[in-house]
Amino acid sequence: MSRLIVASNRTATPGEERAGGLAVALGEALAERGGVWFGWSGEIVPRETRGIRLFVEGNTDFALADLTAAEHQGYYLDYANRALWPVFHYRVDLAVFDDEAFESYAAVNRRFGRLLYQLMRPEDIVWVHDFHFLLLGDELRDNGWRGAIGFFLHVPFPAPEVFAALPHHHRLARGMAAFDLLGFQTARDVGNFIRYMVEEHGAERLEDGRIRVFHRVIRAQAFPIGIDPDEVARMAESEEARAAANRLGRMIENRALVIGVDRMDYSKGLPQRLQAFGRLLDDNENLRGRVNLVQIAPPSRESVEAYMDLREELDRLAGRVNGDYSDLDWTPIRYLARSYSREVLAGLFRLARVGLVTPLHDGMNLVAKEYVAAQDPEDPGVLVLSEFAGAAERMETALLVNPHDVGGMADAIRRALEMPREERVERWKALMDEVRDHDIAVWRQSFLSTLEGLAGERG
Ligand code: ADQ
Repeated sequence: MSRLIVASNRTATPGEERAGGLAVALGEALAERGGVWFGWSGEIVPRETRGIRLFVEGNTDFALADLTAAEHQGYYLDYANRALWPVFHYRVDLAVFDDEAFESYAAVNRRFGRLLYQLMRPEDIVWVHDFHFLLLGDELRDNGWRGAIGFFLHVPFPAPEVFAALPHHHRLARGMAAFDLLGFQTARDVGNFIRYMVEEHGAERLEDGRIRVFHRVIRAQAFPIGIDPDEVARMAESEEARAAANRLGRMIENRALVIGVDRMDYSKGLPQRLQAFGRLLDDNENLRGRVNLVQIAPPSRESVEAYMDLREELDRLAGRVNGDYSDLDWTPIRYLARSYSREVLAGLFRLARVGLVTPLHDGMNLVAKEYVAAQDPEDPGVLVLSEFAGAAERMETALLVNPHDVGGMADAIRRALEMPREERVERWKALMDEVRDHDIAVWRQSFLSTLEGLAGERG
């Protein structure tokens, strides 16, 4: 079996417990084959001391490269976070396009490509992750790498005209064409990517999702990412989970719980969600005093202005609903701007009658799958899911909603709260089958075996 090289901006921290399913899955793939996990060290250092940190854990070498303050600003904050992230999530209005930031992004990809190439051996297979490294494959090729390179995009690939809004999209497209296999979360993303390559760069469609473009034949395919459902189910029944559920249960006095858990990000549709909950109470007098929304959303990337605006908007919206409806012993919306352990979250998911996962756009949204896996099979809650989350493509028995339609979302929450147990169980079983069919192990194995197949063809 060939050695695996994984490149992702953030890596698991060597020696520490892996925080999430993805880090575990990649760590396992590396442990199985041996290899190198390459990424940013998380350190910001002066140019003179900028280096690469090497650690060994079992048969995995970690190679973690530092950034200077200027690189962190240009590559990471200004280009990856303020240009690519909004565009990939259809928020061209929030994107800031700056040539200098793009040059910094390209330069970091170049430097990282050079560093990584030195660690690679001819028979390795390479798996690059996410929008931070769109140019990394091209840089590896420039250094002389001839073997197969796979790439997986964790965020959506937008409609062609949205991607084409990026002033440097030609350069990015040429970079993406240096990969042999491009993995996306959904068939919709694959369709958007191929259409973009055909419309903007005259790609020729071949069979099995292959296209010929920029004098190369590349393949685009959907590999829906998943979770480890047994692990989540175990966590939901752990002591820590039960204790958390008891604590919250006491506080809401066993009223029906509606839960949302997200990173605080404008892609997650949080304002619309709070508005929908407000509308639910406006329109249903009988629910006042009988239902609670708990929204957990720790701030991320606070340094970016758009996130501060979002925080203010959420405070205002929660304030409006709580101001209108709170009573001596009831506050309808509890907004918790901090993070909790995975066990605590699993316990709260299990307690909640309704899981609200309503992003405006999302690659997959693993919270949707975690909510399902944490339920009590005898008495499961109901998932209300945005049709624009990647997860919706295969989770049709959730209550699917348009997150821009506040009234429709309020109706769906009401329907979820009133749903008889038999229907809940039936819907949940179908969702759980899907969560199991596309778990995290299937995701990594199917990506790697497809990539190895292509590597074999290259010879
Ligand atoms: P994220 O945008 O972070 O990930 P998501 O997939 O929902 O979104 O969550 C990833 C992990 O973070 C999950 O395990 C979840 O439990 C955890 N998480 C989310 N909010 C949390 C909170 N408030 N506290 C603690 N943990 C929290 C990106 C893409 C997604 C894609 C994933 C994986 O944006 O679309 O599904 O990568 O490819």
